[in-house]
Amino acid sequence: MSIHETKVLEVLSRFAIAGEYSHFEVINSGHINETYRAYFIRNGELKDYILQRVNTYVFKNPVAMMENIVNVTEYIRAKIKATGISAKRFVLHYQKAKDGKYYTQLSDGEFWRCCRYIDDSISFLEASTVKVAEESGRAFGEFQKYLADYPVQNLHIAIPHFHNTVNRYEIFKKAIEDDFAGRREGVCEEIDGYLALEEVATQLYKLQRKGELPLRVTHNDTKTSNVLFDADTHEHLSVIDLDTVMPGLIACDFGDAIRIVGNTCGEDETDLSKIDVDMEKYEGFTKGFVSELKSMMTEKEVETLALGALAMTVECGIRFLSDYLDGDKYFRVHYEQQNLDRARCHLVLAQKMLEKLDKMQEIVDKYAK
Ligand code: GN1
Ligand code: MG
Repeated sequence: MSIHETKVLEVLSRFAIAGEYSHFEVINSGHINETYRAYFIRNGELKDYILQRVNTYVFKNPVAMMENIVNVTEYIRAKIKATGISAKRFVLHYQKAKDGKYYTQLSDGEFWRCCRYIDDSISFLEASTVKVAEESGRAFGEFQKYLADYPVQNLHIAIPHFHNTVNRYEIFKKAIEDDFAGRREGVCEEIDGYLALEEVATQLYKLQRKGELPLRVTHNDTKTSNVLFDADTHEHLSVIDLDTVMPGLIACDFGDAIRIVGNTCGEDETDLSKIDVDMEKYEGFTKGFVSELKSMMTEKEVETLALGALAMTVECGIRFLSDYLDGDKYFRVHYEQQNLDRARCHLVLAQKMLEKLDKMQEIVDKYAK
């Protein structure tokens, strides 16, 4: 038995899962938590569960984070049920451990949780078609709509200053100054590129600080891989990875999604000549997202969506570059330069977005009417 399997079995034994354990696989796509998919046989059918070890370097208060997750999923479940349909495939369902908590802590302090995977669903690392782009827009828009009347002040702050781009620039400048991993000399061009974008990229956060944009319950990690789709129809089912659900801006959820769904390439593409805004998929996502939310968005929220895409692309890029300068402590990397590749890709994408910003906002306006 591998070390992984011993651990997975130990954790599974703490959750009250009916049926007989069959096997597990490792899921490698996330940059933060450690994820496994475990299969059980129940009444002759295979049932799968997602098991995660929460990264407590990133999430300092995982108990509070789980409280947010359980509260918002219960809230959404109640809303769906009230319409008379089963919520089973449309919202995540976390499992209780045998002690009644929605997590378990091992003697060495590791923090684990478990949720049921949604039947007959699939996920995509990047939007493979315009339809997937549009459906992922609907998924994140619908998520916010369900939570529009949730008391935002009752949520814990899972990670302070998460989309505070001003603060992210301060951290970036400190990383440049400290040059902890001795990598600064090789990335002067990228540093200059990002510093040149500071003013435009921090506009969104500054509007929030002035009180011009309302705080909503937002997802804050809206990449395409955080949506589950029906395996046959590719219609959206549910959003997943609710770790960063917190008070935030609609433009941040829109923008953080666009940096993935609206990129012609993956987030760490090394052939920079291939990177651009995919305007068709951008429009697809925008259509889905804005159609869900247009009745509740303020004028200012609508006006700042395209700016959100630019802000989130730059912000994510400086987070990657700061982590590269720090020696890769935050994001999981699969090879040495991956954080630098991610940062380079985001820089090119942000520059392309800046050129296309007016056109991008026109598309938002078209669907917000
Ligand atoms: C991280 O763990 P994952 O892959 O869902 C990160 C996001 C970044 C993203 C970049 C808690 O998300 O903020 O946008 O990587 N999550 C956290 O792909 O920092
Ligand atoms: Mg995440």
